[in-house]
Amino acid sequence: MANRYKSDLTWSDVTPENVFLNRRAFMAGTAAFAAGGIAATSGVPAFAASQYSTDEEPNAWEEITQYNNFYEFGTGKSDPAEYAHALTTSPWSIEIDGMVEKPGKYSFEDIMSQMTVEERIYRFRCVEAWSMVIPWNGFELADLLTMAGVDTNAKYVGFETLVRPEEMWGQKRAFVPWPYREGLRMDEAMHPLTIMATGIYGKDIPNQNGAPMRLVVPWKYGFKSIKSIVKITVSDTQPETSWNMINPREYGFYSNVNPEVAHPRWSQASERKVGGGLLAKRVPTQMFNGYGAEVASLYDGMDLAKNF
Ligand SMILES: Nc1nc2c(c(=O)[nH]1)N[C@H]1C(S)=C(S)[C@@H](COP(=O)(O)O)O[C@H]1N2
Ligand SMILES: [Mo]
Repeated sequence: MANRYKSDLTWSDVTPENVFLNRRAFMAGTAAFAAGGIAATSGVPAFAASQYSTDEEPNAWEEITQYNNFYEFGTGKSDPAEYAHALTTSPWSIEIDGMVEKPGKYSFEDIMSQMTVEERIYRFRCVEAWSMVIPWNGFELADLLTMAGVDTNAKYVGFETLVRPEEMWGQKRAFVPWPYREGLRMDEAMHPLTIMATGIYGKDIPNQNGAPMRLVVPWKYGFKSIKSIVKITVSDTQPETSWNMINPREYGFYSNVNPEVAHPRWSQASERKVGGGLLAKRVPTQMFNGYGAEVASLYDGMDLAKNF
């Protein structure tokens, strides 16, 4: 995450998408006026820059929304883009239960009226060794948990995706024990880098990316970032997580990006940047996906090869 506070603006900072504004625009004094003009004419909301955003070039909208993993809609990379339109995302609610002061079903609108959405341009690393840079819009998970009032003795947060086979045809197959489940330790869940994403490039998050609300944990392998969440359970025991249930030898609960711990079937030392072209060189994978300065201390004293 070198240079992430760089604030020079050039026209190349406006992506080919033409509507997206690089966060640098907002730090660039007079240039902010021109930037605001573009936002106004395109109708895309402008978000203040976040200290947590990378200044790496984001992937194109087409890459982010047409190369996906969302097994509820099939296992092919283009299946989610092809089939996820069948998903009804309104009305939507999230049940928050377990060790919270205010358990209950919260509607999407109710949650959004209480949350502050900002832009977070994050690196994203799939366990399959491909990566992207994605300009999410979302709010900190900590704010949602605080809204529900977390019991001080709680240690973990579990998440579940919607089960609706009529709309999610992949759920008619038993390959994953539905619902898709994920979980975080409480300090990971409360970390300011951990967000609930509701948009990409200032637009509502597309169904194939996990509409209307999905988790994003940028220092962990992509499968931890569970999509289309309908349930959050706060507890004092480690929740079951889908890939760990399917194959505990290959997928641990933590799944922090770690170039030194190979997947049993492939190396994690390097990665392919999606959109880089077929001839592009692989790039080295960074410990904690480049977020070590922010999160390494969460794992002080832990053996990360054992707690993979
Ligand atoms: N419910 C659900 N969430 C999911 C998945 C899934 O199959 N089902 N796939 C995961 C994996 S493996 C990755 S890499 C990311 C992909 O997110 P993206 O398609 O937005 O890039 O979503 C994660 N979240
Ligand atoms: Mo993944």
